[in-house]
Amino acid sequence: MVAEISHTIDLRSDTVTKPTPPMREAMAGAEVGDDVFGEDPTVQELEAETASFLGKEAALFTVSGTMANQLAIRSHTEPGDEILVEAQAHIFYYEGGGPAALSGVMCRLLQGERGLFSVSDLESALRPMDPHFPRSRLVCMENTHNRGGGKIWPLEQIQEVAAAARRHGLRLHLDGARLWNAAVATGIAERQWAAPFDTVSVCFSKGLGAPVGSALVGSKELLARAKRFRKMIGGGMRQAGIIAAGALFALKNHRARLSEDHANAKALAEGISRCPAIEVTPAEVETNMVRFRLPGRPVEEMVDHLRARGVLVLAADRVTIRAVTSLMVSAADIRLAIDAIVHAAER
Ligand code: TLP
Repeated sequence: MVAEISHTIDLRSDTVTKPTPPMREAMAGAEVGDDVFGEDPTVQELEAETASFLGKEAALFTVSGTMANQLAIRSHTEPGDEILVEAQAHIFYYEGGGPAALSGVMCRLLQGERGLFSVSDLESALRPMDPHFPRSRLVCMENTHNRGGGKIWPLEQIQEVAAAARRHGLRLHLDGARLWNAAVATGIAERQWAAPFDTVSVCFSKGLGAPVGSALVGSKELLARAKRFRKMIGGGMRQAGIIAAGALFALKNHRARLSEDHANAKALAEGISRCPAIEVTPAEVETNMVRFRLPGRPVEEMVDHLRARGVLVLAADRVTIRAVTSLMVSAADIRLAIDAIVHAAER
């Protein structure tokens, strides 16, 4: 017998987080102005805080992580350039073809291992300076790596790849949507992770729990360019202080608690690993994501079955299920989810 679940346990993503009552209060009380005129004090405060937290000159508040990444690409490149990106990266995999549509760039794909690649992977993909070839311009990395199961890059490996990129005259962008998770899990501060990069995107609306918003950080000069492109694609927001206040609250109050999400993800992986029908490697769980497989069972059937029992998960591909922990799920929820998943697997 498994316990009945009386509420929904949403493990589809950490994007599903809803603002807590004190966050809503901070949002309701936010001072606002027209941010397109540069007059929203709360957006300004958020941008200044984020830039200084990441050790960069400036920050630009954006609607989403996708927008922050795409503005970075557009700002670093010219049409016809090539960006070097790992084959499973969010920028390539999940951003609607943005690099081609918005920046007119080609993506040169590196085959990584759980999202990570090496200096030799990078160097073997570089183009000679010759008019036959697109101009290699920008290297993109992702930390933690979503499709790598929340994998954290070793800092040293980032530094080596970045040094090689610099030797070849390339610029560097980090998709740091979940950089907070990497920092909390390792104790290595965000600014240290950000140091090798020209630009970093960070997200307030995933594990940090704000309803909306990301930021792009980098030099003042590059961000001035990004701001122009943000306006061009309709990303100039007016009294955005209302949502910036949620992001500020999240940054100040929800960052340290990410360790709870990491412990919950680990507990989930360990709990379901006791079932022989489930393939999962708890040692691979470094942050707030768990990926597991049920050999021989259609993923969609499992997802639907769990949904009917009140546990929401996503199919990461045709054989893999992804479960993500966040402030929407407690340790008690995880125990219920373990029972539901094991029971479904043993059916
Ligand atoms: N990831 C979402 C989906 O788009 C897959 C999720 O549920 O994990 N970078 C990374 C590494 C991301 O995981 C995401 C969102 C983004 C960028 C984009 O952020 P948003 O959704 O704000 O555009």
